[in-house]
Amino acid sequence: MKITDLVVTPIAFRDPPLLNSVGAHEPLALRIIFQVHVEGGIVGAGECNANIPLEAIQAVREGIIGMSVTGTKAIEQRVDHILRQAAPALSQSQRLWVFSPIEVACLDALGKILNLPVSDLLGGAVRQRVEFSAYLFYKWEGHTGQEPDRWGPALDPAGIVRQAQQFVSEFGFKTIKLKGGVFPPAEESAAIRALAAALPGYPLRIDPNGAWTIATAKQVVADLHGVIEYFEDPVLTIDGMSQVSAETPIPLATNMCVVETAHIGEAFEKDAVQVVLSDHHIWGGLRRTRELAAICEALGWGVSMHSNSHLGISLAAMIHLAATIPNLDYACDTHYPWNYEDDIIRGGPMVFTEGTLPVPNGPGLGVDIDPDKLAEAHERYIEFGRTTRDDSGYRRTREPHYDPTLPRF
Ligand code: GKR
Ligand code: MG
Repeated sequence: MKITDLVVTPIAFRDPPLLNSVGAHEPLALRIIFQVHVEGGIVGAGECNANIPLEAIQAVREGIIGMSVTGTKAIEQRVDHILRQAAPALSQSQRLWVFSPIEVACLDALGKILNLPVSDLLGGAVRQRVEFSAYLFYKWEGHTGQEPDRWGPALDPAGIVRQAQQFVSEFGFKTIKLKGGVFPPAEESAAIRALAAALPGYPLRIDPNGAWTIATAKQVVADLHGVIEYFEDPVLTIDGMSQVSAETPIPLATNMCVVETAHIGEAFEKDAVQVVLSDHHIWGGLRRTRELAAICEALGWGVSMHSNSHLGISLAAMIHLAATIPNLDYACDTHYPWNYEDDIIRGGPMVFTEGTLPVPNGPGLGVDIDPDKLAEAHERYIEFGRTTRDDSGYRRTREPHYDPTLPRF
């Protein structure tokens, strides 16, 4: 079960002009696909964002060749050791970002060898379907110079309600999250109220990604009391979250101020958050994220799941992980509805039913890379000529004085 090679392929796929607290999504989103080759011709896959320089990732290749896919802890230590030398600017967390897709690819390969799904390698699924939320965004009607996309514009409460209705009717979602931090909070609160009126009974969340001051956040949480399931990162720091949290019984959730184990103690002591959005890409792989869920259970924190623009390899890993976390109390986030058309998995994109996806039941992740689609997505990346995401720069192409400094409101 020895690793014989690691092949890393950066890719690009279409992404609508979604607005957030630091800008707008560009026409193409970037990801990196990892393929771990194992003796006997087995190949496992992993996926991560493109925030880490490719050279740093390439540096680990030789060091993990010859290691066993069963020893993911030893691989984690080796990756950490290599990156400390080869990419000293990377933080410990960033070194875990590199390890995560390698771990997923190793577990995919191991599952294929043992003919077991990845969820079995994580302790076994406690649910056969995983629930996701509708991830709404304010958005332009289309990218500059392109036709309007099929979602149309969403720049006011009516546009957000229209988008929610599209998501509910196409994918069956039962929980709704609005990415905020784009417009003044009164306008975003109006959008939340419009959603509550149009889709009564649907749990609603808002995530301004730290765009609000502490004073503003206190006002908004008071204003939306009884309407919101949880507020996600209303403000930026653990201290700020703690001050807001003290004023409301509604849970505060985060994928911004508790993003590594070192943050947990302080956040708990200060009662800054009540829900953590887990993310195996950030927390160092599937097994470490299960450990996070166990810590959350011990602390009395809820567990949800964070997402970024992604494709099906990441989604399959998210589903396997989510299926094995008994205390996953909330519907998971996913950007997949915005991006699935360019997915690189064989047999077409995954299809939601009633807002849920089944745990893939094939061996490993249960999804395979389509080599032609991978090549096409890589070609797109090369043509794009960019290696990192620049939401603020893209927003400035329409609003030249746009300033991404937070908090904004
Ligand atoms: O895709 O614009 C976006 C999101 O804002 C993403 O970058 C965040 O990481 O979805 C994420 C979140 O929940 O904060
Ligand atoms: Mg968030």
